[in-house]
Amino acid sequence: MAFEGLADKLQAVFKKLTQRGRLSEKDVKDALREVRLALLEADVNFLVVKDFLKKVQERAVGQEVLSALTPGQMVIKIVNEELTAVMGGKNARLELQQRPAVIMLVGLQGAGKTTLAGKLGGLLKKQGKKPMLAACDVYRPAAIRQLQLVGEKMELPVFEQGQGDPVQIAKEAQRQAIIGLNDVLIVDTAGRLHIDDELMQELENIKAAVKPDEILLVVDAMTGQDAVNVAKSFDERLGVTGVVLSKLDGDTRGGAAISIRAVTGKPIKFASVGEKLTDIEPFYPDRMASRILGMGDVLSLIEKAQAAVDENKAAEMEKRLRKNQFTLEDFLDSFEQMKNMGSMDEILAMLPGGNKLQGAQIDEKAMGRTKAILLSMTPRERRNPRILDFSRKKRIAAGSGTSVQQVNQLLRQFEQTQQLMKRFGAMSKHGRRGFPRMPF
Ligand SMILES: Nc1nc2c(ncn2[C@@H]2O[C@H](COP(=O)(O)OP(=O)(O)OP(=O)(O)O)[C@@H](O)[C@H]2O)c(=O)[nH]1
Ligand SMILES: [Mg+2]
Repeated sequence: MAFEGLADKLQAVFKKLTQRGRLSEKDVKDALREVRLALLEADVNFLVVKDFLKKVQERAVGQEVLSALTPGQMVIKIVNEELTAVMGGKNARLELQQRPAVIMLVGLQGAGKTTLAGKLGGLLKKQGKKPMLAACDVYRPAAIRQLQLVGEKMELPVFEQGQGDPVQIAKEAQRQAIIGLNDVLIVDTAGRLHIDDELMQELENIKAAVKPDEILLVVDAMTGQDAVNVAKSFDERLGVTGVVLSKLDGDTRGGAAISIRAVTGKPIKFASVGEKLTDIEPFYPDRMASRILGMGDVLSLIEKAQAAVDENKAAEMEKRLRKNQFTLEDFLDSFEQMKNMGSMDEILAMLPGGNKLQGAQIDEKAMGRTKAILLSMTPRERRNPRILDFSRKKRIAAGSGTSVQQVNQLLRQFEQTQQLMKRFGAMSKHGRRGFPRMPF
């Protein structure tokens, strides 16, 4: 499996981090140093590593702290997000405009172009397209034969004209695709062991002749750092529109996958993950990051972070309450927070609908009715109940299965509560802390 070494190392670093409750700045620094080493060992481009760690560090020492996460978990969350961002953030799809749309496959010898022609053709066919393959690698008869075999396996037409001029073949294939009503033309091209001017010139000529919608650079993920240099050269000459990482099923260290997007600015569109012609997947940076960092951890992190946001909200609410800026909107929020009764019961005890609160006991039916009324209001109405005229109240009553009287009752209680709060707010300014229970 790709990334195994990197994944193991990163997960070990983070395990250490999360085992501690508190982290000093030094702990974080040490951990990030280990992350740096792990990335470099995985053959990630050093400039990418540098930039990556800078971003993580900035965020880690910044104010982005969620109270339900330990500092260690927070660091993992940030690393996960930044790793996703480095690899491009979102999945990048093919952009096919022309009819037939032309996809030109380029890359070094043995990168996986011919195989990809079949894989991509199969994938597009499954999506309802009618692809055709064009054999523009004319230097070895075996190369043409290989594409034909791939086409046979995937039941795709293959256009070839033997060992002719690849530029002419590409052009003719385009014409044939129009006649054959093929809406996608996938052009297989020759590779070289190293980038040379002759190869580049030929690819430039094919590009000029067929004006591809996509020029996909196929890079062998196993070649690590070299793959990034290759990508740079190809991009400089041809302006590639996307990258396909092939052989991600192999024992690759992962450096190419992580660096290539950052270095070239070109999105990774697919991952080729095996020798079978169905072994192709759209590339999802977030899933890849989660795979590297350990999926389970990441998922639970997000849940926990969410819980922390709710807690912060509760604290904010209490502050507003003290300042008498509490609105029906906050009131509705407080219902959503019922799970956090521990911190909320003081507040709820003072609110309409919560008036039958005894200890932690709540009148569920009254609460349900109150909530239904609140939900039937628009956010604007909740922020500013003064705009509630008779017709609005009628609408709210109908929406919540209550009566206008019940809506009025809720509003009256809410006003009374605000009045009382104002007084207690004033009192708490004079040194009283906490809220006494409301007697209604
Ligand atoms: N394990 C694995 N092998 C792959 C993958 N993609 C291609 N290969 C193998 O890599 C070898 C080279 O693949 P080709 O598709 O012929 O590569 P190419 O870029 O067309 O090579 P040239 O035409 O010589 O430039 C073949 O043996 C493929 O089976 C992949 O995703 N995983
Ligand atoms: Mg080939």
